[in-house]
Amino acid sequence: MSTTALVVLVAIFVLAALLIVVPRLARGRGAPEAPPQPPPVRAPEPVPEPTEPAPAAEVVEAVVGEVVVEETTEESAQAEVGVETEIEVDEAVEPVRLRDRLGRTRSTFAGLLGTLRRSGGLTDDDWDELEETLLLADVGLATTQAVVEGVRARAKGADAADLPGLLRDEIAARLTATGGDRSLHHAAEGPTVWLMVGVNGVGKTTTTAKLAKRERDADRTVLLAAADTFRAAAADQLGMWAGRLGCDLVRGQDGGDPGAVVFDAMDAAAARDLDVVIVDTAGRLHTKVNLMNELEKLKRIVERRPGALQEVLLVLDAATGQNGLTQAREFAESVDITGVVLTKLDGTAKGGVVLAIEAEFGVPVKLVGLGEGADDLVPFDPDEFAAALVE
Ligand SMILES: Nc1nc2c(ncn2[C@@H]2O[C@H](COP(=O)(O)OP(=O)(O)OP(=O)(O)O)[C@@H](O)[C@H]2O)c(=O)[nH]1
Ligand SMILES: [Mg+2]
Repeated sequence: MSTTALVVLVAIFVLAALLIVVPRLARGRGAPEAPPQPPPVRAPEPVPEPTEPAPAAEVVEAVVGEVVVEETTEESAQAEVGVETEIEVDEAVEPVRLRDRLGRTRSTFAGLLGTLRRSGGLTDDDWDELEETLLLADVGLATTQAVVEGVRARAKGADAADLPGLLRDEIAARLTATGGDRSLHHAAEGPTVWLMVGVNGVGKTTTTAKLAKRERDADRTVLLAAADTFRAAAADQLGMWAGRLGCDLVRGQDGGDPGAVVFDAMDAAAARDLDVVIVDTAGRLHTKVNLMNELEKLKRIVERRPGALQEVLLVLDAATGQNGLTQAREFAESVDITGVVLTKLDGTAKGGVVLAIEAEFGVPVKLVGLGEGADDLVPFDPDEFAAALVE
């Protein structure tokens, strides 16, 4: 190797060493560098802990000593919301589509559709398979027979391949006839009150939150009333949602009087000129008789303000299938329900229970729950439902 080459090599080495060492020295003399911070992480569904009121929330003692009104300002709501929560609750998300979340119920119908795809006349086997499919989807015996009769009447001279379309038309027609008005009503004047009822675990609290989100998205102000004082942490669960959604919350003490919560919630809503009060109730008390008596009492308290009570919504878990009918009957006897919210339709093959509820019970399914997030609630659309089953 020539001397020149050696000199050049050494020069390169020295230059590289300088490039590495000089910046380090400069940093050492300047301000100490902060260690890299991991991005803030929050669980998407924070587990409700016994809470103090939200940090920035103003807490106002309400009329009855034991009940607390928490006014959640926009500011406090944002302060409580973590990165992932914001994504879930605040960002515009693609609207949930019924047909995309009806996977399990649709798969019940897939076998039938496969059989019918062949051309040719309708056989007894085809009719048997139709009946079996409807029963599997929890349409219920009486309604299944009525649907099959309806499709038979439409199918005069039709091919097997026409059956899916005829079934869709029959289901949509039946639901349109039985459902009536599926809209959620608002009071002409003063705060609207919606009472959420149903047995434990069906999704009342989650649905209350989802409804609050819908109302907030429609630019209405919402107050949530935690009238489930029976189950420890129930009010915390609702309080967490109130914080995330930016709604006011009225809650009582554990084991306190739910009537006082409702009373104060209505007062607070009227005083602040809020649009909607959604009352989350207990799903279980010491006995079922207690529960029904309690709900009747809550209803009477709301009815003291004429025109305020616009909906008594029975929340039913679709996965319980025909059992939902029994529940519907019991609640209707006590509180005159105005509509049903059928939850967890995303996780069950028993979507056909919608038909059974409306036909055998005569109350419209107004909304369906399609997941655990705040946006996973959609108005029930019979045409979309019927089409989704046979597509
Ligand atoms: N997949 C799915 N899960 C849901 C839906 N609605 C509610 N859930 C879940 O069902 C569980 C019970 O929901 P809650 O809202 O606490 O039920 P609840 O009726 O208030 O229960 P209690 O207060 O004990 O009577 C929770 O894990 C919810 O996330 C839904 O539409 N789909
Ligand atoms: Mg609850």
